[in-house]
Amino acid sequence: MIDQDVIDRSNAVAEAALRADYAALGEHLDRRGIDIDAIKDKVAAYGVAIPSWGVGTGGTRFARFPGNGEPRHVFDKLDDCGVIHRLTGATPSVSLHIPWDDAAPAELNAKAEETGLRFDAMNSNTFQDSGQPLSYKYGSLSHTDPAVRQQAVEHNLYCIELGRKIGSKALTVWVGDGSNFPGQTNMTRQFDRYLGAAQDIYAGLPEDWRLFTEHKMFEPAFYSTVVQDWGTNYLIAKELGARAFCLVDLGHHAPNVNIEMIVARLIRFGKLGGFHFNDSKYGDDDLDTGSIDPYRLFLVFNELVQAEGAPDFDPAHMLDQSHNVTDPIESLMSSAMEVQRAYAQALLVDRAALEGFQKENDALMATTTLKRAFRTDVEPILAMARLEKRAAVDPVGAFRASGYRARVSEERPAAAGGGGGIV
Ligand code: LRH
Ligand code: MN
Ligand code: MN
Repeated sequence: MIDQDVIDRSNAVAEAALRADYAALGEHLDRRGIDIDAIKDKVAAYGVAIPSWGVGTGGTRFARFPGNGEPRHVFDKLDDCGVIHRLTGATPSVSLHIPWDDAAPAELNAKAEETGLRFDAMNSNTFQDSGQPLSYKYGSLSHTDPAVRQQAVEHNLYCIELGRKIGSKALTVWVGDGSNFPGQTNMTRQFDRYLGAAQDIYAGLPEDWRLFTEHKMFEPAFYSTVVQDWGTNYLIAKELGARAFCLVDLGHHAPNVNIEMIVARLIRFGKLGGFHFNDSKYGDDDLDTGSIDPYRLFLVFNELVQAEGAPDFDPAHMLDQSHNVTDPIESLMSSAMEVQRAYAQALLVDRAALEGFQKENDALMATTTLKRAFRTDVEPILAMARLEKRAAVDPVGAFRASGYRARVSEERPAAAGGGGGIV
């Protein structure tokens, strides 16, 4: 896979400068009353799950331009995810998508062991046809035909079954159900049908599992969508019960929506299940996390850090991206580090000062308090956390030096490439 020697060699080149930068930042943070090692330890313990479908080149509705050495199946995907974790030390788990990643549990477990990974939430797929008897063209969990709904429910129960055998503890359900024309569907009845089917899935959820429902404003339905926003999603989680939560994919909102405020609301009512991190300029672009609006990512983490330690507060952190012009391994490594960066910056917020400024209605100083944390270059903290784990100080540099992509290209024929991730 990746030789530890390659990592050690590239770290040796970077180590002296890193130690100097870390010491300088440590002094600076000390003057702000912050212990750099405590922040580094928290960052080192942080992990974000890789979406199995992210390691293949995504593509758009128009074309897909496969890269070299695309993973052919879930085992290749797990190899690539193992590389990402080895180099960043920040991605200990993988979120599988079924049926894209369907395989024998024993083989999945063996591969996970070999690559040093765990399995995060399972994702069901009833938004496309993949050989099942009844079509999802007109919907799945909310379909007018009870037989289609039943088929979709059973698929979700199958995902749970498989997930149980590989140590997963959550199911994420996103459906593309909706309508393309006004009048095509009765929106009230359609939602009722969805709720009924979702209840059937919930009834099959093991005691120690959580169900995450994921909303998205539009696409593939372009007039109306059944689970279109966080309000509907909250109603679903509330109707289903205590183990049902809302998943927030950062790209699934209307433009300019205040996502951090949605996060705050879901936290307040105990229904924040987790995240699909990515970035977005127009819609569900699935761009690399932090590539467009890193401040927004920071503001989301500001809410999360504020809620840290609250009883039962344990949102799942996953990436959900699609890569068209970059090497997916490089993009996913960079994104995992962006998420870590936002976390580290949010940990630097002077919360006592912030609260004081909020009480006094000192808007300028309150916002400056956030900006001060956001402006701090925490790179030495992230890099030191990696160095101490013997991951790479410079993951992209070490990846390129390793020759991994060229090596797997020899074994993985170009034509066979495909990683899912079309939406
Ligand atoms: C839908 C979505 C959802 C799917 C994934 C492939 O747009 O975000 O999470 O499972 O993309
Ligand atoms: Mn998603
Ligand atoms: Mn999406």
